[in-house]
Amino acid sequence: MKERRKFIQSIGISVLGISSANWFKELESIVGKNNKIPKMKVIATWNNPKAAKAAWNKLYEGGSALDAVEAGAREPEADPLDTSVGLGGFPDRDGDVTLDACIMDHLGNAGAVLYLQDILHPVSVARKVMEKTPHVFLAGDGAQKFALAEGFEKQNLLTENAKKAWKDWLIKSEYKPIINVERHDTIGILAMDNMQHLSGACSTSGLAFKMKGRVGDSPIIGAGLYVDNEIGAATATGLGEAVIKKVGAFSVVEMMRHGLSPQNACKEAIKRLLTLKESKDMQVGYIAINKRGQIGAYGLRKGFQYIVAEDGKITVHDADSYFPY
Ligand code: SD4
Repeated sequence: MKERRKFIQSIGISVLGISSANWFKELESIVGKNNKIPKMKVIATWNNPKAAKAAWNKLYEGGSALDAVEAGAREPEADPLDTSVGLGGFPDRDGDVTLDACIMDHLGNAGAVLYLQDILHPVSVARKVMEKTPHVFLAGDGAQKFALAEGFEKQNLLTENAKKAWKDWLIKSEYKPIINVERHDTIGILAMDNMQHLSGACSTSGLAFKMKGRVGDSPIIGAGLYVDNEIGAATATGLGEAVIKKVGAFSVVEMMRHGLSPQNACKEAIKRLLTLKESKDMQVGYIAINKRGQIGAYGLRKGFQYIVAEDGKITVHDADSYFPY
């Protein structure tokens, strides 16, 4: 026992760089239960190594899962080349970039912003909504007003590239809000920290050239993201309307509660989409992690990728899919 105590203490100091009494007590109880050091882990939608690395680094420094998912989501939000999130995101049909994001911690607290404009980091505004207001959702002008009051600055997020894509789209103005098999970058990110706490975040500019006012699944607690620290966490990417109709992320967590592995829970939740008429040509992908750190991912069609950070290594994977095309 004494030896193990020493071992745990040395891990606390050398690997995690922190050693508070509380932290040690809680870690010891987990180690005692599982007879092994809990594994910190990050899983995120699509191939976004910068996000995975930023989240992993937070965990490695001893940060919380909440800090990790926020840091991860901030990467694509600030990347002008990412056309599905934050700066550089494709605008709606009127040429306005409108952002949706949410965040959830291990206690079940949640915050979200919907239809937020001109603010670079919607995930951080969502965290402030969670931490500083009695609300879950702030939308539109109200969300922006709150962000400005919290010290966020206004910034034009419509890049030249996104403007050009929008102008090209205007020539035909074909309104087809379909997410097909090509790559998207909406970030849904889940993390487990050194206390085995789970958190998640999701951030997007939504469907390219969407109708004015449209909000997708990504900021909707239960649809785009759900965290239950006793069971696991899940997040979604793809056609938000379909994910909302099936309360996607919550369904995945509930299926894990009833004993399914993260992989099978994602698969079953994907199968539920098949009743929808739009399932013929849309894409949806789910990722999940359970309390034991097991992960899963499944897409409706081929092409959905996810990224994992664990043991200091980052790996990208092709998810299995219901349709083989
Ligand atoms: C939405 N789920 O707004 C988002 C879009 C997405 O990769 O995931 N794109 O419907």
